Amino acid sequence: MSRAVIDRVCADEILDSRGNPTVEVSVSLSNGVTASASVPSGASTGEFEAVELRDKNPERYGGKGVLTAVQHVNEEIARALVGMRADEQRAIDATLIEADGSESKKVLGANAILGASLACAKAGAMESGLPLFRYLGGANSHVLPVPMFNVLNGGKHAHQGPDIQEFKLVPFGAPTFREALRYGAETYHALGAVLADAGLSTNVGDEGGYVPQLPSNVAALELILRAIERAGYRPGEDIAIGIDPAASSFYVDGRYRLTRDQRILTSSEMIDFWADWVTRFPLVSLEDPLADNDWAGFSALTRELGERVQVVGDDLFVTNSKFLQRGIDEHCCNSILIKLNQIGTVTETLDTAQLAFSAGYTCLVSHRSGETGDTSIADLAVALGCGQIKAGAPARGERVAKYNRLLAIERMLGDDARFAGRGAFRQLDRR
Ligand code: 2PG
Ligand code: MG
Repeated sequence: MSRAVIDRVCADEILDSRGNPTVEVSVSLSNGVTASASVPSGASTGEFEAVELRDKNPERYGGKGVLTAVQHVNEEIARALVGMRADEQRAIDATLIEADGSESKKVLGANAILGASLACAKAGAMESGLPLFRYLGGANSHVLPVPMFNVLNGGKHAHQGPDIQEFKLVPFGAPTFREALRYGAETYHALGAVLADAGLSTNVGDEGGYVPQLPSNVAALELILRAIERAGYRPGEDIAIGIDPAASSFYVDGRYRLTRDQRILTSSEMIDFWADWVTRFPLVSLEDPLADNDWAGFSALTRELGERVQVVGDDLFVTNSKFLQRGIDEHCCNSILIKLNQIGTVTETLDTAQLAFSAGYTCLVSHRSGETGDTSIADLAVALGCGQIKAGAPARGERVAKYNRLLAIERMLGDDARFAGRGAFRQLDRR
């Protein structure tokens, strides 16, 4: 039987969860199958991320419109893809990369390219009659990731919050994903109660976590530990903690400036700061603890802490195999954050994850702070079998959609489903 081919590719400008425009792409096949994908957007972005094309027309959405990217999908990208088979993902992505022609995808825009790449993957899955995680991951995909719930927001995601961007609950002691979701949601509500009791704000930031005004960064950890206990869980046993300081956002003129703590630190003092936290708190994952140009610092930090904690490169690696290869060569980090829109195609994302696994790095699949209802990252996490995902707090529709998709996948897998649990964090074995 001959396979259907791509018949139509078209895009629209829609809004993301922050009320900013983003790209949605629909792909229709000759047999009538239609799939669409929408593209997320970051706030604390790595310097070398693929370029998100914005119109820069101050008359529309403060310059953030994406009509040019939409036009690129409707014209150049549609022309390049129509007639190809949707299940030839590598060929599709190679075609997109070639049509753009630049290293950073600045010509057509990584938002235009990823929308098309992902919509083709979804159309290919639908045509094959497979859920996206099976289509991307193969017959043996069955591992549900440990969800990391960002319950306290700071940095660029929350004005007046801590300097540290994300404080995450990691319910790795749960027996199943469904139970991990319950542990997380109950503790999120317990944290709300802890904050209210202390007379602190329960307003939330971009990723649904609370944004209390605290006297120090460490105060956030203490509140979270209290919330875990209040919800009836054991810190470090049932629920551990992950943080993403997104340190580039407070690195100015070669120094780490922690406003909340009124401290200005050198790279090695910053490493001492994290070493102290790793010793005192049940921290299992430390993402972007240093700025994205502090490679020597990352190497020193990984040497010192890499046996005790997962050190994740996000802004440092930008899901790009070239930067990851440098990290492997220079022994920076032992884990990588995986974000489709940092690199811009499904194939390159899968290739980067593959390189990470082959070097013994773990992978943490991630949302962006600006999201849509698209749930592809839930499928991607199961497809990779990497055992970890972060998609924000267990609150706000665009965050919860990903967790609910994982519930659906768990249901679909039935007895075959396995929850990654503690095993997702290899570094812990050596503690
Ligand atoms: C991060 C992400 C997602 P942003 O730093 O890991 O939480 O933030 O999307 O703003 O880059
Ligand atoms: Mg990050």
